[in-house]
Amino acid sequence: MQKKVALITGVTGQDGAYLSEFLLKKNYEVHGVKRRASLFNTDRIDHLYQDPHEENINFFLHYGDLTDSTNLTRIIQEVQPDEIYNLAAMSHVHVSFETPEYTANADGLGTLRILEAIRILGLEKKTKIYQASTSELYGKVQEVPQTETTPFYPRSPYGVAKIYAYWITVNYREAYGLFACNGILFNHESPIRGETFVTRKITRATSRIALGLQDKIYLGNLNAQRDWGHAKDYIRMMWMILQADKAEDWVIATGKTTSIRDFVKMCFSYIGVELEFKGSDSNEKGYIKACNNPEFQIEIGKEVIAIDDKYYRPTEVDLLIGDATKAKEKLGWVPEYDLDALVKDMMSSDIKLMQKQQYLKDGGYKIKNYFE
Ligand code: NDP
Ligand code: GDR
Repeated sequence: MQKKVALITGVTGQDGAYLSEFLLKKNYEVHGVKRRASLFNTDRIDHLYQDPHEENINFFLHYGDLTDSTNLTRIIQEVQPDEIYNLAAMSHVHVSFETPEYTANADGLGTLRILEAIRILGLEKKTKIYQASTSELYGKVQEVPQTETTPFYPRSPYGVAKIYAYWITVNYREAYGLFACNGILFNHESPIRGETFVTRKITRATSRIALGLQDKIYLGNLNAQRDWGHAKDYIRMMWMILQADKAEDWVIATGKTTSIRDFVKMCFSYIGVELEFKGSDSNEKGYIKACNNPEFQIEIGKEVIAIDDKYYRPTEVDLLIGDATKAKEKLGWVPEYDLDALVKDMMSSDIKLMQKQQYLKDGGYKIKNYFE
């Protein structure tokens, strides 16, 4: 049987890496679009690399960028994909306030460029498209839990760019009959989550504090609430969305929400440490209340969490909680990880990573600090 061919933009990101692995296991030929960078940016997919000089290669990388339609059209023409997963994006909500025009170009118009390429190349009947839409579309709370019919009210340049991508995907489906779908995915995390998203920032810093490599974590709004799932569960749904009989839009979420403060507590609890928070808003601080793990020498009463206003956003999304009933009923969505299992996976991985740094430090080598 002929192998299916998938093209993944954003292949070097968290979801791109897991999805590549997943599709290769399903015997797809996988093509990824990666950006040219001055340093190697393929850490997350290095284990999938295949020497192009060998035979029977099924994982290919192409240089490209969502802001370059000539490049995207040529890659799609060469690859002739059965499925495109458009995962590439400037995906950091806070950074989008600093780079709003670029974010609109990559995240909004980038999606249009892919859809137009399909049309220009006459691939409307062959190529299915998954668009990485987001719970950030909901923004300011209109209704909870959020479903496929909840009105959108984005609260960042990122959310606004993604709303264009959402609607242009719907429009090309309706106007030209493309099999184009939005996955409205709520936050999903993993041990390979980008280091500046709040969960990974916390799991890395907690591990460093436990090992004496760092004193404190500076965070922003601790009251925000997110519906966090595991990226491995969510990339499986991207694939299922494109295997459905009909092109539609789908919410993928766990249905549970947790504050940033409680996520911090869960991470410290994983290493046997109990935290106590005092104060509020910019003056809130977190202290060590008890340490029940003899492996880690953490002083009782030590201040380990503080607020830095620079991590607050000009406009915030206060509460996300998704209702994935449609995906559960029609696609059989059953996540394998709950939040406890996610915290365990991220913390155990980051403790190992930071232990390596500790060996380097003990050996007299300078180690990098990560404060973002
Ligand atoms: P990451 O930030 O980990 O990965 C983003 C990817 O996009 C990277 O490969 C990055 O390349 C690439 N990229 C960024 N800008 C461009 C560009 N102009 N041209 C080509 N490639 C580009 O994101 P995730 O894997 O977490 O998310 C995947 C997608 O899903 C994104 O679109 C995100 O907005 C969306 N999403 C994510 C959710 C989540 O919780 N993770 C939830 C809902 C939606 P490089 O490695 O070079 O930086
Ligand atoms: P989010 O993820 O904005 O939901 O977007 P992020 O982890 O950046 O923020 C979650 C919440 O935590 C609060 N917060 C902090 N955030 C960061 N990054 N750093 C901090 O120090 C900090 N302190 C508090 C934030 O204010 C926010 O409320 C992610 C991205 O993956 C998007 O691409 C995706 O579309 C959405 O999830 C769904």
